[in-house]
Amino acid sequence: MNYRSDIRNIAIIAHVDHGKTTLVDAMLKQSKVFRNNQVVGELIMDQNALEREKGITIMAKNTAVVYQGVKINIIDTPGHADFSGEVERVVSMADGCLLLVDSIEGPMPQTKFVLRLAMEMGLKPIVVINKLDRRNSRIAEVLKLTEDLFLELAISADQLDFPVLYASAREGTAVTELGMKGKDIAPLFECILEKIPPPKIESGPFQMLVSNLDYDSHNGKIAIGRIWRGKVAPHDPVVSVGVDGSVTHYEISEVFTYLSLKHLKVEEAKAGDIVAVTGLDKVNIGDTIASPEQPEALPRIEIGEPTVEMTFGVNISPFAGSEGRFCTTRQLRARLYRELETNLSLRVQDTDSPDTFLVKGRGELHLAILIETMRREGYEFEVSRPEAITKIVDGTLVEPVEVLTIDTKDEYIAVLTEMLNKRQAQLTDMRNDGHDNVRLVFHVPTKGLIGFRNAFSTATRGESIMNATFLSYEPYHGDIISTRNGVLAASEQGIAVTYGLNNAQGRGFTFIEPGTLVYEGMIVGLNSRPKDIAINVCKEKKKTNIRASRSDIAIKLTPPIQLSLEQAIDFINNDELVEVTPGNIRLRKKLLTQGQRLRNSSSSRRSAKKQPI
Ligand SMILES: Nc1nc2c(ncn2[C@@H]2O[C@H](COP(=O)(O)OP(=O)(O)OP(=O)(O)O)[C@@H](O)[C@H]2O)c(=O)[nH]1
Ligand SMILES: [Mg+2]
Repeated sequence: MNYRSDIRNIAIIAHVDHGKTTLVDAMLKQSKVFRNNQVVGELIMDQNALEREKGITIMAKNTAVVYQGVKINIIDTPGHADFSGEVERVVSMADGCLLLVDSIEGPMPQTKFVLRLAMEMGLKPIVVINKLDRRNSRIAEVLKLTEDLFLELAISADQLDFPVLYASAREGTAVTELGMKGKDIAPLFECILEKIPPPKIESGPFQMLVSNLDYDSHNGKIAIGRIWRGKVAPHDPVVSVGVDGSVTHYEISEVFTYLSLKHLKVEEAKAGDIVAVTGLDKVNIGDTIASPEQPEALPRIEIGEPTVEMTFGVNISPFAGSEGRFCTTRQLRARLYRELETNLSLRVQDTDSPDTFLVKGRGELHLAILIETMRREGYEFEVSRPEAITKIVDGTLVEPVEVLTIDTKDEYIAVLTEMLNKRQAQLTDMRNDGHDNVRLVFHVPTKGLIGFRNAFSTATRGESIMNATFLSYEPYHGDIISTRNGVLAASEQGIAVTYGLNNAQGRGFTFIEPGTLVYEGMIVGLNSRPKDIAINVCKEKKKTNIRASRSDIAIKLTPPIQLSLEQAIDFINNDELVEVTPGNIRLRKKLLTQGQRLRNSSSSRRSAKKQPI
């Protein structure tokens, strides 16, 4: 067996926000890939508009730097549990990983998830305790917890022998011993060169596994992956082996490798390198591209199952078609199925209703990002409340359960515990740092987390952080009764005015500004009582001859609560929808008129009575 000593392939893995992309910044900056006066900013790899807005990585991406003549291919991965599919998709390209752990937060549920994956893949780990510059860092404790995690997850003894570095990704420094003064990131590069094994090269004709796809208008589809065997050059004849073993013949157009943020066109690439090739217009992620001489498929990438589902339907609200560029069933269906090519943990299914599709993902955020992306592309549609995906295993109904970690203050323990009890959560751990900060760990069914995020941030006044990661499927714990109050639904179409909204504010909170166009059945606020009520927010004050008192002229409205897309999805009940268009996010009752809703609730009461007990 030969090795490519001129290459190292590493994945950077961690819990969300532990500093992966910032560490990539530091590596890129140190390897002098930018001009001296070039302004490069932060989180350079998070180039997608939604990534920049949300400050999180959504898609795994490749880059590379050269250190002392060795090319280090770097794969930056997302840390949010909803994007775990991205990590699963790309780690097979690497031989080693940098496991980042925040020096205050320590290992979190997603740290465990990604480390388990890396151990199963046989990656050689380097632990990087990050954010050394933060006050209150508790490095010794965090290291001990990380070691415990390795003891729990290591598959072979040599996986327990991992180097540890201490870094401040933000300052661009890393050291091998605590107490040393950090100068730059070179100790990390040295450690990678020394400890991460160079890629092994199997002898034989060309073979690569497609781990990612990209598109550009000039090159069309771009297949990205690691070459396991042989070499590849432009114009080489190749075959792709699909999921069913079917073989398609192609000619490679161009071959690229990575260097910093660029694709570098090359005349040839060899086993061990991570490359992008063009010319294969029907290839999919998971397919093998190989020489026609020996078209053997590599094992396909295994991706975890989705846990949450919701429907995407054509917009049938009274305002349908007025704001979007793509509004038809055909356009919606084509767009959703196209997403499956790159979004591997997503599933799309047709339903009995031709204009509604069932979309399954790894969490609410996974689905919300798809919705937001589509709306920015000009799509208009309606989505339902997310539901946890249940299934039957050996004759038993099972449901997904998650580990929920909450970092909060002592004063919120009681209220959070009470809220979560109603959602069938079980407290499994509680740690206090002696300074009013507490970490609570719960096991909670996924269905109990839907609609929880809004309630959580209100209850803790935005001062707490929650994180949830899939744990396992467990026997169904029973139904949860919704505790949300009723809504204020507009009773007429028109323009909302201050007077009407002021009346609505007498009943609860409102979601819209005066001047907003509303339709009958559109949700304009939250009632302070359990029942829905219809209210005319377009109602003007009656004109009389008597002069209004000054207080009547200047009604002061409380500013509306404006729900973001994620909050809107989290808010709605089963008989409600979120209408998404490029210009607006509206909430609506499924049944728009009050008459329809009343008839429906009395008929469902009648049929409930008929059910045998
Ligand atoms: N103080 C301090 N902050 C850091 C350090 N490294 C990263 N951060 C900050 O932590 C936040 C998250 O950093 P990212 O690099 O986006 O984290 P990430 O792991 O890539 O996050 P995801 O990709 O979303 O999982 C940002 O605000 C960074 O500025 C560090 O060494 N010290
Ligand atoms: Mg990131």
